[in-house]
Amino acid sequence: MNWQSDLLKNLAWSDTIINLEGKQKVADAIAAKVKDGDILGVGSGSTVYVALLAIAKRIKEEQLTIKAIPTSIEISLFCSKLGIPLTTLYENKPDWLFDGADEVDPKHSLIKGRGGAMFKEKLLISSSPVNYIIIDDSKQVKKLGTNFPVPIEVFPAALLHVEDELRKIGATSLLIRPAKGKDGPIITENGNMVLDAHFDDIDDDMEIKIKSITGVIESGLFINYNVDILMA
Ligand code: ABF
Repeated sequence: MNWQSDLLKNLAWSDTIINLEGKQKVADAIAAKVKDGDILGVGSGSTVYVALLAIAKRIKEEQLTIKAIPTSIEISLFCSKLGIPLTTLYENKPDWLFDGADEVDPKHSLIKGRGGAMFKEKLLISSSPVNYIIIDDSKQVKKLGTNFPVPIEVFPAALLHVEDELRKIGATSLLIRPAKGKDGPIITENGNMVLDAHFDDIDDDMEIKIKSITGVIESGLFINYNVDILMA
């Protein structure tokens, strides 16, 4: 492509942008849903970037007036670079959103948060009446936790307490997520750490059990949310 694909390659998510052409079709399907005046919630992940390119093209060609509510600084920068105006959750509610996921089970419950942005992703999905989750078939699992741990954003001073409590509710292994390319833990945009937790069994109450631990900001478990799954 052009400068846009160069931009994609330079993003932190670039290592996940495989099968760019395959993702183009579903990205175009997302872009086709955009109506003039829409407030869009914008998640993270590789297909989201491809969809933003397609949306930016429609905005330019059809002079659409839309605004985006991003789930991360990285997405904000990408929208700005593409000329997509931004807004915030305290000014506007999204009309609909699109986002990716790491695992989807048969009931459409999700594990998300490989980028560590699950707090804002959940805030946005909870505020939006229509939510499109874009995946490819590698993300479909019979049971959540098959291929990915559950990411949990933790207030740093609460780390030991949260680890103890997670073990009590069935965590079999807990890993403090390391920062990419440097020593130390990854720090989220909210100034917190991320624990990647494995469980043998993730029941329907697990999201609530994790969230009720003092010091947990949010988890990447999305059990029984109102989502439409779109396959790339
Ligand atoms: C985000 O997109 C994250 O919650 C999730 O981890 C990621 C999936 O990205 P991709 O579509 O590139 O696999 O929403």
